[in-house]
Amino acid sequence: MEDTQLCLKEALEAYAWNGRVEDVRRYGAGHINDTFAVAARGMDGRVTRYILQQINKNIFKKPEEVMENIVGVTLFLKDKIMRNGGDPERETLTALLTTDGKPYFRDAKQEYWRVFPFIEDTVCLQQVENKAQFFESARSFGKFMRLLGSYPAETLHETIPHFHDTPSRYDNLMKALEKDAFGRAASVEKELEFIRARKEDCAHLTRLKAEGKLPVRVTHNDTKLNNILLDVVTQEGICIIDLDTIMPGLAAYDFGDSIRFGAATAAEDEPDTSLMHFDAKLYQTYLDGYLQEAGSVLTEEEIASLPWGAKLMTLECGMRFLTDYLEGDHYFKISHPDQNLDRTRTQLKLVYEMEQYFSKN
Ligand code: ADP
Ligand code: GN1
Ligand code: MG
Repeated sequence: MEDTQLCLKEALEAYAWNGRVEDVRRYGAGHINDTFAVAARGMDGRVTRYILQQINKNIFKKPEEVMENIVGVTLFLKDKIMRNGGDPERETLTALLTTDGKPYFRDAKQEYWRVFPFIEDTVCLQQVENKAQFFESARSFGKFMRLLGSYPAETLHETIPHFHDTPSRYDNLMKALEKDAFGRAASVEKELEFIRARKEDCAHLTRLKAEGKLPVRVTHNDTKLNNILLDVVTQEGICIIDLDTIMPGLAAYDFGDSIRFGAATAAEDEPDTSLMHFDAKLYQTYLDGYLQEAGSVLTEEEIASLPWGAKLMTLECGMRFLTDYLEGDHYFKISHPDQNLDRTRTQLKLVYEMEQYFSKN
C-alpha cells in the first residue's frame, strides 16, 4: 500500500493540474486498471476533476502502444466531432500531457500512468435501469464504430493479442484445467461440461472472419455499459471510455459484449444465478439503437452475425472468468474469493437462455 502511495505521489507530480491537488480517491468499478479521481482547486477557487489511471501492465504488456492507439483514435474522433458540431472536450477522452509533454508518465518502478479530464455531469451505470438508457448506449457504440470507419486500422497496435479469438480462449481454459494449479477443477465439472458441449460453436465468428465473410473494422472490444458515460440530465450517450482495447475486430464483438453485460437481469457477479436471465426485450432495444446508427454501414452478413456475437462474447467471457478462477484470480480484480466462479455461472446461464431465444426468433 505504501508503495502504491509513493508511486501515486510521483505520478501526481508529473502533471501540472489546474491548481492545487486537494483530493485523490479510488474510483469506478473497472476490473483492470487502478483508477483514481483527482480534484484540483484553481486560483479562482474552482475545482476541476481528473481521472488518473495506472495502466495494468500485467495485462497490457506494451503501455506505450496502448497510449499511441488512444491518442490516435481520440484525435481522429475530435476532428469528426467538431465537424459534426459536437463538443470535442466532452464527447471523447483527451489524454493530458505530463509537464514534459508526454501522454503518459512512467514512474521509477516502470509503471505507466495517464490522466484524462473527468467528464462531469454524466452517469456511469453498472446495470440498465430503463430501456432508454440501453437504447442510447447502443446508439453511441454504433456511432463510435461508424465514425471510426475511415480510421487507418493498420496503424493500430494489437494491445492484447487474440483478445476475441474465442477458440484460443477455449484452449487457454483447457490448459488451465490441465494444470489445475489451485486444485479448483473438481468443483467446476458442470460448468466445464457446458462449455465443452459448445467447443465447435466457439469457432463460428473466427471462421467467418478468416474466410473474409465478415469485414474487419475498428472496434472497441470492451463495450460494457460501464464503459460509456451518459448525460445525467438527458440520459443521452456522451462519451465512450476505456479505449485500451481498440483494435481491428468484428462488429459482432462490440454488439455482443454490450448484450452480454446489459441485456441481463442481474449483475455480472450475482451469486444467485436464479436471478440472472437474458432480457430479450432489452436485446431488441439494443439491436434497434445499434442499427439506427450503424445499420447503414453493416453488411447483411454482419447483421446476421450479431446474435452470434451476443452468444459467443458471453461464452468467451464465461470461459475467461473460469480460466482466471482456475489460475488463482490473477487477471480480473476480485473482492471476494469465489467472485470469478460467480461471474462464470452468470455468463453460462445467459448463454443458455440466449440459445433458447435465438432458436425461436
Ligand atoms: P477499467 O479498464 O479498469 O475498466 P475504465 O477506464 O473503464 O477502467 O475506468 C474505470 C471507471 O472510471 C469507469 O467505469 C468510469 O466509472 C470511470 N471513468 C473513467 N474515465 C472517466 C472519465 N474520463 N470521466 C468520468 N469517469 C470516468
Ligand atoms: C474487463 O476493463 P473492464 O472492467 O471494462 C475486461 C473485458 C471483460 C470485462 C468483464 C482488458 O473490462 O474484456 O469483458 O472485464 N477487459 C480486459 O466484465 O480484459
Ligand atoms: Mg472499464
